[in-house]
Amino acid sequence: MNFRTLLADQVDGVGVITLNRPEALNALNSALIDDLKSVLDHFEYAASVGCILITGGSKAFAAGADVKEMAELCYPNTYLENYLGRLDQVAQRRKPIIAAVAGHALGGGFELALMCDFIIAADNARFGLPEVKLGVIPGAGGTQRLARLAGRAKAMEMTLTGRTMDAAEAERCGIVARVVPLEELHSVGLETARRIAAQSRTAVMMIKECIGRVDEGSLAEGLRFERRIFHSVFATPDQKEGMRAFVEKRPAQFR
Ligand code: DAK
Repeated sequence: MNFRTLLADQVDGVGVITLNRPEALNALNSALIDDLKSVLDHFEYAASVGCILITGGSKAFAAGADVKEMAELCYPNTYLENYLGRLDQVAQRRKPIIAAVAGHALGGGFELALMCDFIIAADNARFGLPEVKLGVIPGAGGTQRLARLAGRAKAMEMTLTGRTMDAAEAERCGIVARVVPLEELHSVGLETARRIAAQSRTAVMMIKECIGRVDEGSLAEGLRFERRIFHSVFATPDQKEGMRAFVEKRPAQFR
């Protein structure tokens, strides 16, 4: 399998994905997210794969979504094109996925790791959701998953200040399953994935599905989300035109 932005390999029942845009600290651009979807589709349906390992380089797992790609985007195109929306499908997979994280895991990079079933961190890992410093908010589940894992106070403090935390702090607050020396990250990640791949496939996938139920949202959460999206619709020309057309008793002309 050949991809522009990542390397894909299969080792003893483990599908290994290595994010590979070192020149941009593995920033997640549209091409990388498309490649990630393709390779996950492949591993999800490959009978010989029992567990998936996602990793990056020693300096960065991924330093966020690609700010250079995002800088000139406008609303409502981001909404209409569901910009970066395909990243979410990492969390929908049925086979277990481990994130082996070294270096920076920031913004969308941290969110990608949080979508995996658990994180093994190298001792040089740094985690953070610095979006507030760019005038935006985490867009790939960071507020929800960080608050569920680390609690409301830690999630608020991290996302409102944009500060990063080291691997030891991430382990203390339940974000990572274990911390290992950087030199051992790859072997520990692979060995852990191998152990999972060697278990009953059915039992493994059922356990993943059961633990996944813990994160299912409530009605109140869905209603709040809907309200927020509703408010943002007032940023669109279509809302102005649609409502003015109603008042002026004429058909709306949407762009
Ligand atoms: N995007 C694009 N390029 C990046 C990048 C990024 N996020 N992070 C680093 N790079 C590039 C740098 O521009 C630099 O490229 P050149 O200038 O050499 O061309 C190269 O990688 C090396 O970076 P630095 O020179 O900055 O390296 P340092 O060691 O000095 O600093 C750093 C490392 C990680 C502290 C720094 O690069 C940094 O602060 N990077 C930005 C971190 C950040 O703000 N990340 C959050 C981005 S916002 C969504 C899904 C996801 C998202 C949103 C929506 N949907 C599903 C809707 C996510 C949003 C975000 O992640």
